[in-house]
Amino acid sequence: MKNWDQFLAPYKQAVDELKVKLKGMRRQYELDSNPSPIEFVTGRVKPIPSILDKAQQKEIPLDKLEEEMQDIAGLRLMCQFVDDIWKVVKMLRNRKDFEIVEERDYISYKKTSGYRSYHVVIRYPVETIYGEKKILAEIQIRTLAMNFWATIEHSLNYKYSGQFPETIKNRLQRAAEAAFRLDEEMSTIRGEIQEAQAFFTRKKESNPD
Ligand code: 0O2
Repeated sequence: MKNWDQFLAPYKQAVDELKVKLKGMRRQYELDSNPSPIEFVTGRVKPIPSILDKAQQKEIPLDKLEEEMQDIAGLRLMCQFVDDIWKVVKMLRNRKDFEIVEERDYISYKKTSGYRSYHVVIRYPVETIYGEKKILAEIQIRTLAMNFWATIEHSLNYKYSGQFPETIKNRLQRAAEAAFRLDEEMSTIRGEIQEAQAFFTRKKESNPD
């Protein structure tokens, strides 16, 4: 029987710390009055039932979770534009507070489901009362459109226990293509969007109420 509270504690700490750090990147852009490539940041520790399900599916023994399950700690960075994703990845590669273990590019090579995102797996050091402990965490970087699609698909996946009827599967693939086209379209008017957003930010700052 695993002591889950003890096992998950460093993962919780890592998610909390990384959320602060990654949100800090956004704040720095704001202070410089530059458009941030990061729109918002979320993070979670994988719930125990999901850890157990995934361990069973992938035949990972529970005493091998630390080395073999890379997304017990998960962070998500949402961007407005596809180009922002590459900027964010570059910034992550330059950081000194963690080491990148693996990158998975589901943007250039989307999954058959239609899923698109860029995944960066990191080894992150957590300070504990017993000394440093390095844990694996997965950072998923995606646009708002990719996130919309993935969130809906994830709930449907849960509803159908991963066994989508053919019609739903096709519709989801078509929806993924629509999300892809939306990203392309938004990129073409990026300049206009950013100008309008800068205008609203200035207006809000001069009239806070
Ligand atoms: P949750 O609830 O998000 O934690 P695999 O699970 O075999 O696909 P692996 O080796 O764990 O892949 O690594 P991968 O593919 O880099 O990361 C898996 C995670 O990516 C998933 O975690 C999802 O968050 C996301 N993901 C991957 N494929 C899809 C997809 O087709 N649709 C959606 N909506 N998300 C996807 P979990 O553990 O599945 O779930």
